[in-house]
Amino acid sequence: MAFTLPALPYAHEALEPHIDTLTMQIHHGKHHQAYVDNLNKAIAGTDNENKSLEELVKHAGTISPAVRNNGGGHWNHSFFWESLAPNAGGTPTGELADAINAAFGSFDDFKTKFAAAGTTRFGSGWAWLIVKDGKLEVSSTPNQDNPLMDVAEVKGTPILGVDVWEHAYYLKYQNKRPDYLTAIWNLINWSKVAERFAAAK
Ligand code: MN3
Repeated sequence: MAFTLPALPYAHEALEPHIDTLTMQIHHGKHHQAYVDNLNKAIAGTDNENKSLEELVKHAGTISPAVRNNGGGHWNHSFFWESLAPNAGGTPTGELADAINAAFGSFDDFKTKFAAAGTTRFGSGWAWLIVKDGKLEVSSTPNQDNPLMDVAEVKGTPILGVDVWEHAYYLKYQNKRPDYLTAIWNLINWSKVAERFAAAK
């Protein structure tokens, strides 16, 4: 069964001024669509055609680079759109807040560590907050890899992911990736992240 582009859970302009409308239109409508289309092309007529996206991603080390890159791209972007929301941001609460404080010292220390993971990822990739052995960790992956993949340096269950490819921010922030990573805190959908945390821990 062919994969399809999920609808954005909000309007393209809903994340202004932190992420601009044109970036969202191109990022979702062109980049994410291309991952979906190229994934479908890469699995057509193969055994992978009947596997779930999660199944493909977990076996990234033994599938073709086209399936790994485009399957990862499809999974990561679907996860990213849901990680953001208009009028979001603020601070996490409840058990998630407790777990962040336990793992990183404070919410501010977590933000510093997460921003560093995104800023120091050379080239293109992702910054992640994951659950690993019941605890929270920050990690990053290159290209369209993610922490669910057997090839990931740090494996775990992602509960938050931020795209640090230039296509995610260049129109508004140009070379200033740190400014994009500062603005993104205004958009994090902490209730979604808390829901994922509850399911993963
Ligand atoms: Mn992207």
